[in-house]
Amino acid sequence: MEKQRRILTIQDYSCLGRCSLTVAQPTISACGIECVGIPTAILSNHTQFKSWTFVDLTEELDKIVNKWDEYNHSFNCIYTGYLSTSQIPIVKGIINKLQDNNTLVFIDPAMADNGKLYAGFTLEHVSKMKELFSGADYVKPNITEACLLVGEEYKPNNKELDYYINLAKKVYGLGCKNVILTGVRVKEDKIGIVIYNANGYQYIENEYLNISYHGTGDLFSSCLCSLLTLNKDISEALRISHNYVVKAIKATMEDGLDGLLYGPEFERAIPYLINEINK
Ligand code: PXL
Repeated sequence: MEKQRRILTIQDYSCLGRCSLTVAQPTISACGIECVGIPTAILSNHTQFKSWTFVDLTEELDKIVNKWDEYNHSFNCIYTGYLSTSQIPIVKGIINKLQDNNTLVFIDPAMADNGKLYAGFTLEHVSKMKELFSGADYVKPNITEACLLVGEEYKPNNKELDYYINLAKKVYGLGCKNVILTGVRVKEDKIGIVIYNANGYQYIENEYLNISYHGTGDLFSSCLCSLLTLNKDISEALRISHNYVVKAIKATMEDGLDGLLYGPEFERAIPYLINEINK
C-alpha cells in the first residue's frame, strides 16, 4: 500500500453553514488523506448570514506552527481558504516555513463572488492575496476574484472564451504555476473551467445547474486539492470534483432543503467520491 498522504489546511471554522474547515476536513479524510487543520477563527456561522459572532485566532497561528518544531511533520499539500487580511502575510510565512520539495501549495482566495468582495474585505485584502498567489502551484479563483486580482472589469454575461483565457493568463502573470479559473459561462447550459499554465490554456466544460449554494467553492477546492495530492491527472481531478459538487447540490434539491445558506449536502456525495478514488 502507498504511504498515506497529509494535507495542511488553513481556514476558518464556521459552526453553522457548511464551508471552510467543516467541508475540508471530511472531504480530505474521505480521500484517504490525513487532514491537519489550523482554524484561523471560529465563527458562529459564515458571513453570508445576516450576522455572526467570532473569535479571532490570528495570534495562535505562528504559535501552533512553531510548536511543531519539536515534532516530525511534512505535508504533501498546503491548502489555504478564507483568511482575514492580516492573516495573509502570516500564512505566507507558514507556507515558506513548512513547504518542502514535495509540498503542493493550493490557494483558494475565497474572498469574493457575484461581483462583490465578501463582508468586511477591502482592496487591501486583494493586494495581499496577490502575494499568496505568487509561487503557488495551484490557484483557484472564480471570475469575480480573478477580475479583482488583475484589475479587469467584471463582465458576468460575457460569452467570449477569449475574455476568460485572457483573465486566466493575467492571473498566471501573478507568478503561480497553474490557474484554475472557475465559473466560466460561454454556453447557456454549461459551466466551464479555464486552466492556464506554462503550456497555455485548456477549457473544460460540465453540466450547469442554475442554482448557487454557499460553500460549493470550498467543497470543490477541498476535493480538487485532495485528488491532486493523490497525483490524479488534472482533467480527471476536475471531472470528479465537479461531479462531487453536483451530486451534493442535487441531494439538497431532492430534500428540498436550504442549501443557499446552509451549504450543500455533500455528506451524501461522499460514497461517490470514495468510489471514484478506489477505481
Ligand atoms: O465559503 C467562503 C467562506 C468561508 N468562510 C467564511 C465565509 C465565507 C464566505 O462568505 O463567510 C466565514
